[in-house]
Amino acid sequence: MRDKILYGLAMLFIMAGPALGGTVRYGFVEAQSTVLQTGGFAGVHITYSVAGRFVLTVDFNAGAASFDEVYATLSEIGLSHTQSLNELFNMTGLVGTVISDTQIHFVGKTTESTPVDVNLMVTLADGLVEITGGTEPGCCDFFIYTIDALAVESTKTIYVDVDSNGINDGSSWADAYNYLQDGLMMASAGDEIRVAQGTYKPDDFVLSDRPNLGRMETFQLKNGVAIKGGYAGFGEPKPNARDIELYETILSGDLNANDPEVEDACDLIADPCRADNCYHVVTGSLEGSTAVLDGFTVTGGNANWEPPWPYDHRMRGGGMSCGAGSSPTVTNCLFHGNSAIWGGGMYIGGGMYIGGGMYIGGGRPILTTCTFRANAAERHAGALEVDDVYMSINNCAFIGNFAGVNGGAVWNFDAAPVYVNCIFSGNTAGEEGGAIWNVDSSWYTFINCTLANNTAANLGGAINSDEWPILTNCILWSNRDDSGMGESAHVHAYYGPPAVNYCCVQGWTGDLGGTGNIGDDPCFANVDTSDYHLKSQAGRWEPNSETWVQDEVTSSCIDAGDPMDPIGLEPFPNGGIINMGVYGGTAEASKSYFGRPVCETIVAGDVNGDCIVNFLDFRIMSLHWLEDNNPPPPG
Ligand SMILES: [Ca+2]
Ligand SMILES: [Ca+2]
Ligand SMILES: [Ca+2]
Ligand SMILES: [Ca+2]
Repeated sequence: MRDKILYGLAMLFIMAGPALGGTVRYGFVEAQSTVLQTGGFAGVHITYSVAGRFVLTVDFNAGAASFDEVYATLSEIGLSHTQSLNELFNMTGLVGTVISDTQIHFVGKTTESTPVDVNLMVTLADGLVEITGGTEPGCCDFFIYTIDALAVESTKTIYVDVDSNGINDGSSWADAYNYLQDGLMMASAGDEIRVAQGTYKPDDFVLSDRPNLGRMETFQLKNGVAIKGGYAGFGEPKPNARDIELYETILSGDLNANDPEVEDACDLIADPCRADNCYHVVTGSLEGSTAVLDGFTVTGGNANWEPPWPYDHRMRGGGMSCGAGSSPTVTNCLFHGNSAIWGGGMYIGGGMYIGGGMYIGGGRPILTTCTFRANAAERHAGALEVDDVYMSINNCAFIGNFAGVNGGAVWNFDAAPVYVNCIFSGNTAGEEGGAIWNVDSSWYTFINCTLANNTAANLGGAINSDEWPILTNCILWSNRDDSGMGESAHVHAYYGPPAVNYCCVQGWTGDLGGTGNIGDDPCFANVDTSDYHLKSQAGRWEPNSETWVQDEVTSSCIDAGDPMDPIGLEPFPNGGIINMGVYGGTAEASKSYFGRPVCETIVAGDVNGDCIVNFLDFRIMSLHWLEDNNPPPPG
């Protein structure tokens, strides 16, 4: 039997041809991929096209296969609960097993509260793979999703390094392109561009004889291409080593390299040294497509064009501009020292009319683990403008941004963003909404966010909203407007009470209603350094020393989140209940303190971690009785 498997693997090896290293990556083909939705009460039958990028890696030596990156979406909004291909099939969670010389079987479960089986078959032939199969619900009135997708063997990793001095054809670190524009020009769907430490400007290129457009030059992302910064690169002992802080890779719009260091975001607005800077350092992928930008510092953009009506894109998104329908994935990036009329750091634009009554729908970008620090807008949205887009923004920090008018950090317009585990700190608005200004939008949600030390000259030191924001497990503290630091300085809603539950709001009066809210001092670790971990006598994560430390006091925000929420990665003892604030539900959540030294012995049934098994544990257990959050089975 073993011989047979080995023989099968050998066949694969031969068929794969160029894969002498034993591993082949396959990139997804947009035009030939569909998802069919059938079933449900009404018996629907809808075919969706699929756009974006995913990478299937097959390691022929180990006989293992996995979907490493899936950033693909259904192109149409139909009856599906999600547009994300990965969410639909939990593809990155599936386990692949080689079952014959041309077939790999992926099995697992979806991540829904009632997970269903997923079965995908990958068939290999001549540098192509076809992916078929889908979900298999246990019962009758579920929707069934069936995928039929094609991917092609991807052969290229393109290397870019500012100081490599070989033949500069992008084929290795020694022969890397010196300019990112050249690497981008030579990339096609499925490729990965690796960029080494150094500074790269949009107006630098040698491979194209097109005219240099100066300030209009931008790094235009490409469909299906991942651009990754933070590599050590040529001249280093381990050129493939990656550390985005140690090997900072900078995309800079400061073409004349004459910008001063940014001391205060507000200084960016009228700085004459920025007259030469690019309007957008980075521009999102084209309509309906997905591209990846991962591990860069984006700085020096200046979208300061002030046209007469109609508006021009050059007034929005100094660091990055994502126009209508653009759905890039932006992760592990720092946006710093960018400016614009609206949306200093980034503009994410949704649907818009492009003339002749033609409408391009909103994109669905993915924005995770990014920091927006010291960006500025002459008018609205110092860091980020979100227009007419339905998206989730996870694990991002908005620190020290400035808007001349409204929304020191963020301006949401007719959009439905969901902010999860985000920090908004030290942002300033010249008029309203020190951190956030919401207008003309019905649904925007903050889950486990910390909004602290933001300032507005007028209404809403933290949030100013003309509709009904939903806040759960959030902390709003030391935000200031012209009324001071009372309740209305933290959340100011024009048309009715916001839905505030399990939050800590300074000056809490109860007037906003809701459940589980408190007004106690959250006891932040260190406000001066924007360290918003919560103090605890049982243990608090100290990010500089990367150790757990113990405090003299314990924050009331620990174990005060929604008891129905999963506690996620919170370390033991975690009280069995999620904490409020940005670190709630994460591995950096402060530990629960029960008035005595931390329990060293873990006892079965001690759900909250106080070393005693009693009714408190039973209560938590009964709240979650019969919940099933099984991971996919191994093998
Ligand atoms: Ca180098
Ligand atoms: Ca400049
Ligand atoms: Ca907890
Ligand atoms: Ca207990």
